[in-house]
Amino acid sequence: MLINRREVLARSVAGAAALIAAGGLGSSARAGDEGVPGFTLPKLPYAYDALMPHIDAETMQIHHEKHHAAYVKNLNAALSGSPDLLKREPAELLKHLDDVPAGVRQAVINNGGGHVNHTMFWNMMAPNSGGAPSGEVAAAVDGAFGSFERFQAEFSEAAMKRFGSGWAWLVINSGNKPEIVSTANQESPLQVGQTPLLGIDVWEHAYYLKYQNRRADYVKAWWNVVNWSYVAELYSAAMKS
Ligand code: MN3
Repeated sequence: MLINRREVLARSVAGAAALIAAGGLGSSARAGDEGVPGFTLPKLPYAYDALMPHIDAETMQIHHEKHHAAYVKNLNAALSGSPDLLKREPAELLKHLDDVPAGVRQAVINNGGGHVNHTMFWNMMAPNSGGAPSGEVAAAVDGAFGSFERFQAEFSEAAMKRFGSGWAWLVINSGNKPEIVSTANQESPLQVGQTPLLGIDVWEHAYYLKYQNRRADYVKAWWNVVNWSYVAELYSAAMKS
């Protein structure tokens, strides 16, 4: 079922991004408000078909309703014996994995990572976006990589070179500098003290229906939906902390 368009208009992309940026990554995705402990699947900040023609509606719907929903469900199951951990911000779980019981730590990396990564990913994309960053993000990218074009080439290369399933990221590293990294499966840069600014999901489920084995075509098209205003919010928050 596609999201009602009026509902989408009511929740502007900027509003959703601000909500998440204000409360930390994935704050809108923490539950408990209904009295049921556990994490919940956040709504997409736009309709499933909003990123067409670059990302098709069926991919978006399955990715959100099936894949992301499964990470949430499995994260809740993994932490069912740790009610205090179910109340944390999902990103905080990944930053403090030592607090997670060893027996469920890998499940939290897989499913907590999946939950946090996808919550960010939906906001890192938007309709009528793409192009190049401006302001402080543009300056940071130019400073670290020489130019936006070189950044884009290096980031795309990281996305292409990730063998199997995983992500490519632009992060602020522990030295407070922009860096391109890649993670396997649902591992998050947050686990190693990096702050994600931009990430691309290169699991086949993110592109196979439309692009089949042509990951390069997906990566190229994806630049057209990058939500630089959200990246700017994450950058500004990272610089303040
Ligand atoms: Mn995915």
